[in-house]
Amino acid sequence: MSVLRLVLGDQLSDDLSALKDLNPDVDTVLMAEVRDEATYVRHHKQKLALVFAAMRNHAERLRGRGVNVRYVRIDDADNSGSITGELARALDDGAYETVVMTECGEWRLAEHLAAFAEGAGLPVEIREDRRFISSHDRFRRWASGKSQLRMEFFYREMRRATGILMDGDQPEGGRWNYDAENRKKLAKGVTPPDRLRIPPNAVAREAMADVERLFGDHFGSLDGFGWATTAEEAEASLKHFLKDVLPSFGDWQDAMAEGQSWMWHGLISTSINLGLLDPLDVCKRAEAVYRAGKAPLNAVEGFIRQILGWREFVRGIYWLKAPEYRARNFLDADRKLPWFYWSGETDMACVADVVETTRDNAYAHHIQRLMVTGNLALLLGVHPDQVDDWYMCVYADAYEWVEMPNTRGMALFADGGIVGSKPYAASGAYIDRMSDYCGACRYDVKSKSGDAACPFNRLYWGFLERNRSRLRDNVRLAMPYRTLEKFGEAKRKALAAEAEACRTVLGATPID
Ligand code: FAD
Ligand code: DLZ
Ligand code: SF4
Repeated sequence: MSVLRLVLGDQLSDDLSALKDLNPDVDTVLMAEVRDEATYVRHHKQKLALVFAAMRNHAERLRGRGVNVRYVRIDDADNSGSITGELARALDDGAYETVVMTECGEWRLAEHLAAFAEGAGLPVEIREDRRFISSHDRFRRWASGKSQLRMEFFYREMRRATGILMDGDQPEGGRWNYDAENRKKLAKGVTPPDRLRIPPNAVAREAMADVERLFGDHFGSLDGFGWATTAEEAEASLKHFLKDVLPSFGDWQDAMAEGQSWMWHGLISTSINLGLLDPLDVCKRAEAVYRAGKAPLNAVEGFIRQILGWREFVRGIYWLKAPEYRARNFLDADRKLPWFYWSGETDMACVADVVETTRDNAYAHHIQRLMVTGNLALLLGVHPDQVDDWYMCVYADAYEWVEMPNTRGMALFADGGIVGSKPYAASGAYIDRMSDYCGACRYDVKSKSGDAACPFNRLYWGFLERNRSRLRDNVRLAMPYRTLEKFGEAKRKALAAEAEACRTVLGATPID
């Protein structure tokens, strides 16, 4: 029986379920670079080059194993422009008895593929994506009947299920979570290690040229491209991280420093999301570094929690709550995303630095995404659709299943508390505590009102006042709301006016 097997751009794993029973003598693997996927959001140029290069390299890897690959390039004359169009074209050209694919990561494409399967006129088998550590079923079972879904409890279940960092039935070291030890500001005299960036191979260079030619008006620069586009390159990046960087990951996990994009982070989300690295294997190997006495528990637990906990949790939430999750706007945020998110032209030193690394590297680390650009969008009341669009457009690791719960849920609280128990709203004091940004900034982080004051300060109390009816009963916000009440009505009005003036001056005006 001859089978047409679809492999999508983020399904570049050797053990993909769609390839499990592949018979190289008669089957064909279909891989297609298509306009629909390249433009449904205006992805960063580095992301496009990364996906195309990794797809092309993977096709060669499969061919090297004797697999027949039907590979469609983005500029092939007959390219129909969509995955379903390419499936239809392949079926017209060949004699296949069935189509096999692995479920895709995003709701949008899943719907197109389901519609295709219905009208295909031959059996289409959609298999579970087994590269995730938790199945949909496991997540649903865990979520069922719970009034609140909290990552921490899901993570404990995953630790028990995998045995990772367990000592019998107890957590290694006696605690599940060492986050409290992972919130240090970068100490004076400590500098982040040199990082292994991967020089683009010949295939990546060709993909970069294609992207510049065809998508030259997309956001971002290709100059700093240093992402792994093969499994071997991804392995080299991971090895370097585990040996030279992981031991200090915990201490400086939340720290930020001007011009230091990478700090002690893994730089591996691009590879895991594409399928070049396996998340469970990454966790096990991080644990082995701890067991060998080469990295402390706070570092290794903190790192493993991001993958075994957060990554699996947000994926579970996305599929449990989509598609209605995509329309959530709990705080009724209704403002435009300021232009400086794209241009970087702002006097806010923290924001300018994050937009710059985002433009140059298609990367910013988690705290920069959450507490600088995310926090500002939250305080400004930017509409979640515009914020989601920005995060999808600017990061090389962006896929809706992971981007949306992080943005709409964690950063914007637009889901009303599904992902997090409170909004991560913070004044400039947080950024000052965790970074060296404020010293060189034209705004004064100690000042609370007026043109010279830090915008995060000007916005913070106005945000709480504006959302009083929605947030004041949140127990985790009891303290700031008690303070707000004590201010009295006149001061609350003044704080609201201060925030409004700041929103206007920063360009977060109402959407027309
Ligand atoms: P590390 O800090 O070294 O973490 C190790 C790994 O843990 C990451 O590679 C990633 O696979 C996983 N991880 C860490 N935090 C998270 C998280 N919150 N959710 C899911 N996985 C996590 N991550 C994406 O992969 N794609 C996105 O589109 C994305 N959008 C985000 C948007 C916002 C607003 C925020 C706050 C976070 C977003 N994240 C996203 C999560 C996180 O910021 C990135 O995974 C991380 O910065 C990637 O860099 P790293 O590999 O150096 O991560
Ligand atoms: C992200 C992406 C891009 C930019 N291009 C392609 C492509 O041309 N062909 C393809 O098969 N996949 C691409 N992808 C990845 C898909 O968008 C991804 O599989 C879905 O969004 C589901 O996660
Ligand atoms: Fe950012 Fe405010 Fe500090 Fe300037 S003063 S760097 S705007 S937190």
